[in-house]
Amino acid sequence: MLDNTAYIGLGANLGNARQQVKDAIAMLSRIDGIRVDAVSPLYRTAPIDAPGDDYINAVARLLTLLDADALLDTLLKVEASFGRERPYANAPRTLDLDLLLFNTEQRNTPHLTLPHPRMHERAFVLVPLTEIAPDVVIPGKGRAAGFLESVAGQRIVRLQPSCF
Ligand code: PH2
Ligand code: MG
Ligand code: MG
Repeated sequence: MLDNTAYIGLGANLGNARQQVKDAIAMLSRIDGIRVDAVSPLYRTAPIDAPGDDYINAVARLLTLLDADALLDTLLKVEASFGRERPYANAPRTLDLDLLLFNTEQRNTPHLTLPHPRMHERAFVLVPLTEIAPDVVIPGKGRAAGFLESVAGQRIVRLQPSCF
């Protein structure tokens, strides 16, 4: 039933970022057709190609009966319910939910590119992702863990589990 495996990135750097990321995971876990199967610890990360404060980031694995488009719609609705606004590209945000991987799908459509096109360049994705899925493969690119060395210069600090 929950046949599809998706990995999502969670991020926030506006408002009570830590609480919003935690609340988003709780909200996702209450949605019919989605099971939150694993959640990484929270990380404090330097903004990459973006203005504003440090981010709080995490990655979650979802099992879902939704297809990729329906899951994306759901993620956008959850973002909106947290008051997400988009004044300009990469503006500070109350909640960002990015679909990183969906099974082994590779596609480039107007609304959705899979895998996420920049995930292999970002420590704030790769570090939490490989923590919950050490052997996960980015379709078309190879093991996610193989990219960790190339992002070692990006500032990322794991928060205590008690912060979660
Ligand atoms: N998201 C971005 C741009 N830059 N930097 C960090 N550290 N974390 C993010 O989630 C992030 C970013 C665009 O979505
Ligand atoms: Mg993003
Ligand atoms: Mg996004």
